[in-house]
Amino acid sequence: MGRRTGRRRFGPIASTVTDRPDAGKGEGHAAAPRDLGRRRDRRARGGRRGRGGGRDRPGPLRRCPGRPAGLPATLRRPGLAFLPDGSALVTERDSTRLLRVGTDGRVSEVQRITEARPRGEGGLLGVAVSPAYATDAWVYVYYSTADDNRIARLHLGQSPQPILTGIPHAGNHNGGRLAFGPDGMLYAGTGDATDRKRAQDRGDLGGKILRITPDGRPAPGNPFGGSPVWSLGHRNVQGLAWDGAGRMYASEFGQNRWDELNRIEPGHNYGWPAVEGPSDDSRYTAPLAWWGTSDASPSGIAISQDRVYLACLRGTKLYRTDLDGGHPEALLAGQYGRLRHVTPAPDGSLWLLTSNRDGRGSPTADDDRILRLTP
Ligand SMILES: [Ca+2]
Repeated sequence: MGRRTGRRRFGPIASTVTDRPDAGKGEGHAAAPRDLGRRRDRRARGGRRGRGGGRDRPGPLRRCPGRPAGLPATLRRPGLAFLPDGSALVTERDSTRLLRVGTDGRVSEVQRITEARPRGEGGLLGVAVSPAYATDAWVYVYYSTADDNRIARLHLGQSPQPILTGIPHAGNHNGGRLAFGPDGMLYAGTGDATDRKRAQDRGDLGGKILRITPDGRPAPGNPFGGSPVWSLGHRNVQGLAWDGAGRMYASEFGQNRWDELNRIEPGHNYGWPAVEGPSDDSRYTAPLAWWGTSDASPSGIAISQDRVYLACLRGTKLYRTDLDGGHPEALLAGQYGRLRHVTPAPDGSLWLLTSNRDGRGSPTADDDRILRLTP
C-alpha cells in the first residue's frame, strides 16, 4: 500500500467500467486504479495523523499452533458465527449447508437450509447467533429465495422461521452479512440487487444496513420511524463490526473505483450510487479509509484489540487499520489467496475464511480453508 498522503485527485478510470450488473461482479472488478491506499483529508480528522507511527503497533499475525482447522474443499462459505461453546457455525452459499466446526477442528453438517435458492451471488449467506443463545437457542440466517432475500431464525436442526422478508434479490449484490450489535439488535447488510437507485430510496430495503429486533421488527430508535433502515446509500455491505466503544463499522465493496471502510451512524447516507469513495458533498458521509478495488475488495471485517481487520478478496490480503482508518497495513498479502471473512473467536484468535473456490480464485489442494491466527 502506498504511503498515505492528503486527499488525492481521482485518476481516470478504465473504459470498461460501466455499471454492468455483472461488473460489480460482486467480488471481482473490471478495472480499477493502481494499488492505492487513501485516507480522508487529515483536516477532517483533527490531525491525528501525527500520533506515533509504529508505536504500540501490534505485530504480525501468527498461525496458531496445531490448527487452523482445515475444512474439506467445498464451496465458498460466506458466513461464520461462534456458539457459546467456542465452536463455529459456517454457511455454504451454494450447497445451503449449515456446518459446525468444533473446537477440535472437526466439521459436521448441521442441516441444509432447503428454503434457500442459490443463484449467482445468492444462496445461504450470513449467519448470526443470538446473544441470548444459552437461553433462547436462536440462530439467524440470511438467504435468498426465488423472490427475495430474507432473514430467518431457527433452532439447530429445525426449519427456519422467516422474520424479515422482501429484501431485494438479484443475481448479484445480495448483501447478506448478519451480526448482533452491542445493543442486542440484529443488523443486516443488504445489497442494491444491481438496481442502484434502491440505495437512495428510504422505502426500499436494498442498499442499506438494517437494524431489527431479535424477532424481526424495526428496532426502537431507528432513524426513519417504523422502518428497519439504519443507514442508506450502500452498494453491497459485506462486513459489519463494532469497537469497544460501541461504534459501528462497515466495509463497502466498491463498483470499480474505491472500496471503503465506513463508520456507520444512524440515518447517515453513504453516497452510493452518487458517490464512490470520498466526496465534498455534505449529504454523504465520507469513508474513514478507501482503497482501489483491485487492491482490496473487502468482504468481512472484524475488530480486535482496537484494530480493524478487513478480509480482501481480489486484494488477497488482510488489511489492518486503526479505529479511525489510519495506519493501514497489508497482512498475509498473497499468502492464502482470496479472503472472504474474518471474525474474532471467543478465545481471542481471528478466524479467516478463504474464498478460492468461488470461480475467481486459484485454489490449492487445501482450499477453501479456515485460518486461525493470533493477532
Ligand atoms: Ca460510500
